[in-house]
Amino acid sequence: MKPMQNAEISAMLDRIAELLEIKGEIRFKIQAYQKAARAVENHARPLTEIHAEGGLKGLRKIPGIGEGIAGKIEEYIGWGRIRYFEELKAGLPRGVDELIQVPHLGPKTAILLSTRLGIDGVPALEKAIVKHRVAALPRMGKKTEEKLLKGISIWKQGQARLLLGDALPLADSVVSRLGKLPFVSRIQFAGSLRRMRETVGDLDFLASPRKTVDAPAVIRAFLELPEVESIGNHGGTKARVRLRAGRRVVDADLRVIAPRSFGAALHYFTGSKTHNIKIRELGIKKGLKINEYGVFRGKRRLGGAEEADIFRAVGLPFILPELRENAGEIEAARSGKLPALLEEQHIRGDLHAHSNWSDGENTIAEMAAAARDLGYEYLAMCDHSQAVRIANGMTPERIRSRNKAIDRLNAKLRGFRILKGVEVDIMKDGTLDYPDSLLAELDLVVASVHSYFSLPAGDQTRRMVRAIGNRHVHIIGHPTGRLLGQREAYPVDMTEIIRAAAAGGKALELNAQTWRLDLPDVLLRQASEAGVMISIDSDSHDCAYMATARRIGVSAARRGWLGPENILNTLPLKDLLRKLGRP
Ligand code: DGT
Ligand code: CA
Ligand code: CA
Ligand code: ZN
Repeated sequence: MKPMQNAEISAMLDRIAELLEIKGEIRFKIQAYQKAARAVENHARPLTEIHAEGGLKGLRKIPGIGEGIAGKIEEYIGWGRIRYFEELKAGLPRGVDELIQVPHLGPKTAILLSTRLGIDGVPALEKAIVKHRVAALPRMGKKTEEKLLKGISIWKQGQARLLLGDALPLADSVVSRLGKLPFVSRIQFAGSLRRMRETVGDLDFLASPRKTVDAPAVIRAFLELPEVESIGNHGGTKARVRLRAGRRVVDADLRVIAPRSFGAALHYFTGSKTHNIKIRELGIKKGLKINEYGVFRGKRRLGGAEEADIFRAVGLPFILPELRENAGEIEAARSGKLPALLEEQHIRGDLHAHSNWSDGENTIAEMAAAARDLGYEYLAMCDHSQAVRIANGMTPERIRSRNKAIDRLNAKLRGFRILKGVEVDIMKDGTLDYPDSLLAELDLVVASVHSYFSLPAGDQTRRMVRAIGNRHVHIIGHPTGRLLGQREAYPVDMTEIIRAAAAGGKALELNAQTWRLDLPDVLLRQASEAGVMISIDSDSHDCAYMATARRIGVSAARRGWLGPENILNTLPLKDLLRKLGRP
């Protein structure tokens, strides 16, 4: 496990100082962040530990860290992001925000590059350096260019994989744009994205031209996509480009495939590699050759236009892409034991969303309307409890007046129910942030860990098991605490957590925030095999996210081999309330 390092916290404080400098803030404020960054960097003990033991107070005792900055550090340790930083970033010239992430590239230079040369990101910077346009700027030269190239190569190593939630909309837009062209007959994405892995290394597109002579036109259309940042190798049937994905970039391959081979290529390039190898071996046993062009017996082509041709050739039913990880899916297919996987239309509601009663953007009424638009029957509002001050957690008085507000809204709703929920903090000792008497007034209780991430595994496990044991708790939120690309799961014995949840009839969450996807696929499978129900929760902090959350949440559940029977929020409202003990 790798808790957040002091160096990481210190770098974040430096970045805030840089942004304040760009904004022309007063010297004193900038220096406060710089001073705090040095204090953190040079501190002998990990701040995560100090925070775990002494909370905000502990952080404030560190010389050089004042109250405001201590609060921001607490936010960063707990959430992996700082709202103030995001706000500062929002109003900068195009590209500056990305450029200042490059080592050796300060804010002044970034602004100069953006305003003078129109450089809007790292790929554009690379191009400008190659053409020596950067060296031509005042006070810059060959040395600066060399230093920047070094910085770029470090930056690239940190940009390795893209979150599923960022990759999907980009790939969808490519598919829809190319799919509309008259000379494209088929277009689809393959690779880890089609398997809906939580992060992807690169994007893999396959396209068939309407006529063979159209192949170069397909390639050209790909190179001319508006998202293209830079163009790599390309020929008559293959091209590689770098695409812009929000603030990030990602490589993308396109392969132009003859229609009779499209299915074989789709299977091959969807992977995973180890799944492919197993399928090919099954083919060999039947005297078949299977590759990206099709299925062959000797020279005779048996199929390849459709993916189903491949599975049929080796005598298996169709295996959905999310299962193709060589994790037992081929054996299950052979013995007729493939699971009937969850689908988006099975989801009947959302059991964890935030409103402006804590740190959400929208009102409860707006959130409920968004949920209805998705065809949901219910939405549980689970704003934060009082311990999470940085997220405007609710005091007992506030949650009670919120409950009344929900009653008033429900009185006006037909065929839809807003559930009175909470995301209650699990305290260090495993007790909860509200007394039982208050929890008893709620329809649904999600209990989550938002502090003391670096407790020893034994203590962390006991803490969570105790929370599971509270009779008012229904769901454990984001059970492992991992933040993709930022923080590993906290040390905790998940087998024990799953056992406790199974014994107590409690659900575990599949939190569908793109940077969480927590529980991960392997644990979802383990939990469902132990009989634990999973709640696929959007954890939305605004209306828009609920739909995305459904899509990636359902995909993540499918990767965990889950069917509708494993999912708490596939239940109709009446059954759900009975299950929650709130009929
Ligand atoms: P990624 O991009 O790292 O997230 O993961 P993938 O799975 O998309 O991997 P990628 O892009 O390198 O290749 C796409 C698919 O192509 C991969 O899932 C399986 C197939 N493939 C690539 N190289 C080989 C290979 O050497 N043998 C076999 N059997 N399949 C391969
Ligand atoms: Ca890929
Ligand atoms: Ca690839
Ligand atoms: Zn939440």
